[in-house]
Amino acid sequence: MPTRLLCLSEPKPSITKLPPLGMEARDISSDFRRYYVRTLGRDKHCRSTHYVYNALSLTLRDRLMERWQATYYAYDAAKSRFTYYLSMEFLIGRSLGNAMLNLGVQNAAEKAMYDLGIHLEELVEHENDAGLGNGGLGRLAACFLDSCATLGLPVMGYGMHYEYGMFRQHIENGHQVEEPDHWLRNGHPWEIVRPEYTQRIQYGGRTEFYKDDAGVTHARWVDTHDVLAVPCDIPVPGFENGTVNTLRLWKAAATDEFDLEEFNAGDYTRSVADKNSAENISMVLYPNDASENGKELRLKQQYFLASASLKDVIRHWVSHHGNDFSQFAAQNCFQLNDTHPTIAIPELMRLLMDEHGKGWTEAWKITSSTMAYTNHTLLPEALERWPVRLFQQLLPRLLDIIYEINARFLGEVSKHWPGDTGRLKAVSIIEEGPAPQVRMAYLAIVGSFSVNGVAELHSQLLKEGLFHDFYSIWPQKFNNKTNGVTPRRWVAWCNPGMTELISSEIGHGWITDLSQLSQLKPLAENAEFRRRWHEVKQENKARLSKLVSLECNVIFDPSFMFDVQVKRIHEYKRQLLNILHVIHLYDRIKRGDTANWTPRCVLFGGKAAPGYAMAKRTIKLINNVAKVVNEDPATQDFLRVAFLPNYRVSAMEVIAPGTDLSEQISTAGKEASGTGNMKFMMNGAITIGTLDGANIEIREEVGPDNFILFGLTAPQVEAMRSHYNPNEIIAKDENLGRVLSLLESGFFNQFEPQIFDCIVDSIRNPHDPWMTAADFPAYVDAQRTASLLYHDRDRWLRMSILNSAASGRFSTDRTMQDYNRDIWHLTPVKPDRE
Ligand code: 26W
Repeated sequence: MPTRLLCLSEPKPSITKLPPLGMEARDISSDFRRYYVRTLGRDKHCRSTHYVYNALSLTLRDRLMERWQATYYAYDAAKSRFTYYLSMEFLIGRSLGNAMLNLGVQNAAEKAMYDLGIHLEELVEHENDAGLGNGGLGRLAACFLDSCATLGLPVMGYGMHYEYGMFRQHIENGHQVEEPDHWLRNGHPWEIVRPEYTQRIQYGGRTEFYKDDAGVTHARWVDTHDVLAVPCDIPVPGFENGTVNTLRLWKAAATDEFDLEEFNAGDYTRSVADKNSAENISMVLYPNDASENGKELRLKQQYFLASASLKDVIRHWVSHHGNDFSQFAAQNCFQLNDTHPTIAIPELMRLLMDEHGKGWTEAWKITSSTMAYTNHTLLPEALERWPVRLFQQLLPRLLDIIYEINARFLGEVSKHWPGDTGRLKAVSIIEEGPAPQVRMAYLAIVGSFSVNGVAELHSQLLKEGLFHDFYSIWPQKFNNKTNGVTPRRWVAWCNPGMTELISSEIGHGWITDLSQLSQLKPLAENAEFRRRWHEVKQENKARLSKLVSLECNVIFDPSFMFDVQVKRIHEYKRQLLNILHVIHLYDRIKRGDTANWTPRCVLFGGKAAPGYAMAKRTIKLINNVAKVVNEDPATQDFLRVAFLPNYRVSAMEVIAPGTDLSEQISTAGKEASGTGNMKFMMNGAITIGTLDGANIEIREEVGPDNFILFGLTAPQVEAMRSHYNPNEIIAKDENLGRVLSLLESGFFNQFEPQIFDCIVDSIRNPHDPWMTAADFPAYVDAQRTASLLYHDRDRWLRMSILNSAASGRFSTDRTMQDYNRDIWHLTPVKPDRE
């Protein structure tokens, strides 16, 4: 670790004081050239975009850096209470464009580059996405940080610095093929490593009890195998407000110690190899969304994040307050992004008791008033459970503490329901059985002062179903915080045409107060505004069609309706329902049933978890159907289908603005919220959707006339389960019957016998949890409505404008204000401009 030669706090000529950097094109240009030539050592012969990209990034990073420091001085001066957002995933995507937008130097940078003969867009496209997340939950975390910085809230993100992010998806012969995503290969100019804040993380070993001088018994965790956690900080700029918050990502490094026993036994190479295994902890993001697989390395990762982050916060606390933790809970709050970081609860207990000498009662009071838990899914297969045996091996001292938390909790439960042993078993943090497990969601609820779902329906279902017993005990803990998305990335950055059009009418205040978009409502009746709105949409569709042509080799005609479903591939999200509808449309074309036809381009995109066979088979089906449809000359004027490989944040930045129809068709009661639905809405797409997750609130905001609804409701889905008979539905519905006959005839898999049998079986199965057949007839009707509406261009444009106009509630600025009002209670801080 670097040591300090001199004391820098001496008031000599300060080495940290510098004049502010200019923000004009000429300032950017001169810094850019200095970086390019002097720092990176390139000259006029260099033809690589890489160095140009890096020189501009460093130029902008300097401007972030001065605001970053000013922000922290301001938080310090205000003695700010902080929230720490603990998340195994932050799906931040690209940073260059985001930095320019938030610093307000987009035009200046564009001019500076243009004058040097460089196309800014090429630099933007050069950047790899930081794909440090699976999907909704990880992107949500990134949008939250953006809004907190824009609101001036003292919120810091803590996450993992994975070497390999979300895998890259290729399509080979219609199948998904995964390739590792070594996103750091070309460096990452947006992070700065801070080895001075390295933490030591313990694994293994055993608990030892000892008595202190006063005769009080304490525990300590000994004989452990340790790994270092090194922080890499990424700046999180607010929108033109001088605030830059921090996302701190932990990277694993080996300690320099040898395992002496192994060494003495002569196994020198093995003890060096062990160092490698330490570094594996932050090697790779687990690509499973919505199903846990109980891998030891994953538990190591979770503990690594929780322990390093807590130790970091406590390091800072002790440097200001010594061993006095009386105000710790008043000054600090931890928001747990799903159960993944829940081990932070027993870890904080351990740190307070074993390392800071606090008693159980004080430690529990602090812990249970600092932790808050957000649930992101109702699917039982996604609920994390860890084998007690694994805990015993890896984190023995934490298991002691979990047992004690559970014993005290069950004591309370028996007071609440005297004599009800069944209830004790049901709510116990430890699930008994031949292989006992720790139920992480229950631990999270017991140890937190707030438990929230991510949309109204989801939060309601948590209280009625999954967590009902806990709700009975602690109704006041439960609350809803409907998700959102940041309007900076998801409109202002990705849709410049629409941004300019909106701002020309209502000014640009909407970028930080999205409710102002409601001022667009009357403009839906203005023919000239509709014309301009249409023009922007068509330009955006042309941009999307270029992407599709490049990556799928399929021609999307921008005069067709663009019908899009992009999200993780999962049975509950029902990409299958969508492709069945595509087959139905194809069947109609082949029958000549094309009167009054609205031509469509149907786009799919999304990754399947590598071990999820049905999801992978669905990708194959989509690709096979696309091939048949696109190659059949009969479909020319009516239908195109494409599967966009490697769906990611930067792809969505092109997709959302170019979409007409947004597919949000999950089985009701299964999608906790959805956030893609919000990105599409903001960009003027109309939703075809079920009453699920935030769709319900979207429909509430935009009105039933501007939302294309279909399908069973969540209670109807549950009521139908006991007598669900898909084969009867198939027999009665001619369209569905024909679609299934086509599928069963092998029409889409001529030389690949049987590959879609599992899909057909799932549709015909009376126990199909996703009830695809049940919603098919209503879906086809709704799609017919969509086609008719699109046919009437003025009608569609009105709906499109009204959707954007009504999207104000789905800004994460609103979401963060809700969290802050009900859970965090932070005071916004404005950093000094100088
Ligand atoms: C343990 C494996 C695992 C990994 C990730 C289980 C579950 C997850 C996440 C909870 C999956 C996820 O991203 N959930 C999504 O979270 C979004 C943000 O709240 C919601 O909008 C989506 O509806 C929800 O599916």
